[in-house]
Amino acid sequence: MVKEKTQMTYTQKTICPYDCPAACGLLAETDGTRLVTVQGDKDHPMTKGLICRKMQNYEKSVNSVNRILTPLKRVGEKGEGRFVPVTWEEAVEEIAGRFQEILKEDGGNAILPVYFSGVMSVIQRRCGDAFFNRLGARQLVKSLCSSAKGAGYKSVMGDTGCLDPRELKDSDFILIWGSNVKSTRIHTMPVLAQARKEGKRVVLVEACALDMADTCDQVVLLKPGTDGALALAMMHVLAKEGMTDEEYLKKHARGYELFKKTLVTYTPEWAGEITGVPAETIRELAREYGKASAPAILMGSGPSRQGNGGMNVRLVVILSAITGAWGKPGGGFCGSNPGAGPYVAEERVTRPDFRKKEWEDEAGEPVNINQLGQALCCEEKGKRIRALYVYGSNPALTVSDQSAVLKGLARSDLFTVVHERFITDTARYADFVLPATFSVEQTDCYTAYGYCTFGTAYQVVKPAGQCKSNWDTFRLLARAMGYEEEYFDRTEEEVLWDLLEHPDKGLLNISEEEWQLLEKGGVITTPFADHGRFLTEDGRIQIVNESLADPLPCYRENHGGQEPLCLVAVPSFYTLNSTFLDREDLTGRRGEARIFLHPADGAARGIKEGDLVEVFNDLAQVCFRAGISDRVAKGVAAVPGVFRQDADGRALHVNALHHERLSDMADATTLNDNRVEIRLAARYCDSL
Ligand SMILES: Nc1nc2c(c(=O)[nH]1)N[C@H]1C(S)=C(S)[C@@H](COP(=O)(O)OP(=O)(O)OC[C@H]3O[C@@H](n4cnc5c(=O)[nH]c(N)nc54)[C@H](O)[C@@H]3O)O[C@H]1N2
Ligand SMILES: Nc1nc2c(c(=O)[nH]1)N[C@H]1C(S)=C(S)[C@@H](COP(=O)(O)OP(=O)(O)OC[C@H]3O[C@@H](n4cnc5c(=O)[nH]c(N)nc54)[C@H](O)[C@@H]3O)O[C@H]1N2
Ligand code: SF4
Ligand SMILES: [Mo]
Repeated sequence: MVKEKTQMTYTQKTICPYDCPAACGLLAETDGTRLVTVQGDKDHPMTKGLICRKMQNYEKSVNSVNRILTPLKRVGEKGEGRFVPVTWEEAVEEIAGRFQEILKEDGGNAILPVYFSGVMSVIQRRCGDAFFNRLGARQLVKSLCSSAKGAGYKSVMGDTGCLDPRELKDSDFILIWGSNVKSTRIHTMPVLAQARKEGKRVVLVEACALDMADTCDQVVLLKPGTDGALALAMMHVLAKEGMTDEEYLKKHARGYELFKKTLVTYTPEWAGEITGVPAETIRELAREYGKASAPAILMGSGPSRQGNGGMNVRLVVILSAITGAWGKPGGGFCGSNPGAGPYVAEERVTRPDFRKKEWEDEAGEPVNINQLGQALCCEEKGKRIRALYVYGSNPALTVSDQSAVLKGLARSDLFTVVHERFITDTARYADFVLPATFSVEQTDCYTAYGYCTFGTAYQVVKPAGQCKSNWDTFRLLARAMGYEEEYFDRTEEEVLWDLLEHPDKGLLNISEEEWQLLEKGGVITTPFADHGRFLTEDGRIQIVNESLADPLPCYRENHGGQEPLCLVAVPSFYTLNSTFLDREDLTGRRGEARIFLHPADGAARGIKEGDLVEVFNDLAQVCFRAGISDRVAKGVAAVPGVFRQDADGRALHVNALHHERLSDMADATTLNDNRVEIRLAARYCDSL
């Protein structure tokens, strides 16, 4: 909590709360009341002062005139966005009253909490679990992001940590596989630049290389969802041409002999048909990869958001091991669990013990967040959701089948509470909107999910207006519900100190100095994982895994569809999912909602750069401005960013074209596995 004073202002260390692998260290400058500026913290062990464009003017969001500063109660129709201010007492009393009534009539199954990745910390992100466990609410499967990637990775490597991106400096060949590094992993950009300077090659496997093509020596564009076929064909070439490390595999991998026999059929010609990548390109890529001593594959989540997403990742992870790269510094796989932590005992925040055993028999099926629309529209007795409590998420814009989500939110008999910082498209449907704090107004701890770092951050400025953190809001609600557990008496600081008093394995070996740093607010780095010790059941890489539906890895198709073009989502450089939509300096630079097509696909439909187009499938029709680029694979329609509805809440966006189907592993999102057709728009679209 040490504060360095300058003349009128002082700075305090804090941490970026957003859904990004880095959890950057920040220096927040304040005059004691307001946040004045934010800069990267040069002393942060990983980010070393480098922060992204989005966070460089964090104060514009924190001090925005559009922030919600008091609780609000709906006076207009659902979705209209007309509210009047009320006091916290009124809001909390009515919310608790409604919850009690619903509990009495229909039980906890009828109350659904929804949160996802608005704030990625331990306390503020997870504390609602304790409240809703105590209440016995319906459970949510939170698989809107990278669950299939995690499951695919784990199915081969168990709990073995993959490369921390800082280890990539030792790689001699970097294969980026479906990641828009420029937008989503900026700290890896200098590593890529340095590698190329040293004459090492950087190759990209993508469906859409709009942002990344200039950063790479070669771009291999493929049809989305066919990554497994490409990986198999590369392994076919490696096995056939003697570039696999047989000795390494014999010692460290389970089922390789069996798998190797199947590789014979996966020829580059076979994969060429499926992926759209010429067979000769696949051969050359395999050879280049095979010749490298310590090649690294940096994988994003895009390829996992598919009906066959888990299998795609599984096959790419096996590829990362098949030449023995995991045995060399810098070689192997990057982009999944780096094996750090857990640092603190999170169940001290989430309190699974609050959920009573005797409720288990009556518990309804958990709701998968990707099927929220279906769940909210369900009228079946025993399944019907009567109350929805949303915090740290904006499902009206980020979840699949947007039409169904909006239809559910519009139900007049659904009691909806949204705890938010701005009137988002979800908040517009709320019966009560509660004003939420920003990270600098909260106390918390953060695990960077892509790196081996952990940090604590204390409140920098007092909450604006009547805003309250998630923690303080759930405490109030708990009291109003009559919950008497001591847990709900604690302050945020007390929760943080309790967590530090109950360290998990990530903090067991840290120094006294590092403890002091965490106690006063700061970030520590812990050792990289041992990539030679495989934390699986039998200590070996699981090429064959009997616990899966397909014990032997093989090619599986994605869900696909009737329409000709594969729709994929691309993260925008200027926004982060629907976060930062409050910032006109960022959304202005991002521009209109666009859909990018290959020139051949544009020409076939008479569509030119800048044309207004209608994109449609069996679910919806959505308008975009067309972009034409040969950096998009043929047969692909790529949409960067998440966009708001129009002022009247009518216009749909890209998620209206996404089905609620799930992936093969971890029941995850398949937002990159949808088909569409495109035509010139008949009239001007209101949504642009
Ligand atoms: N600026 C910015 N930063 C962000 C985000 C953001 O929206 N904006 N989002 C944050 C979040 S929530 C996350 S999860 C991470 C995501 O970061 P990463 O996990 O690195 O994934 P993305 O960069 O989203 O990569 C998705 C890429 O996959 C490609 N793709 C889609 N389908 C396929 C496919 O089937 N095969 C292949 N090979 N490629 C495919 C897309 O074209 C896209 O470029 O980034 C975080 N950081
Ligand atoms: N079309 C399309 N859809 C996507 C994606 C995509 O790239 N394209 N990406 C997908 C991915 S990877 C992800 S992770 C999801 C993310 O989906 P969401 O979880 O919905 O994340 P955001 O859109 O960032 O919305 C987070 C909201 O939380 C609020 N918030 C932030 N901090 C706090 C806090 O401390 N307390 C409370 N109460 N609220 C807070 C913010 O104001 C914001 O409105 O979206 C998915 N959907
Ligand atoms: S959004 Fe990501 S890159 Fe930007 S400051 Fe936050 S953690 Fe760092
Ligand atoms: Mo995500």
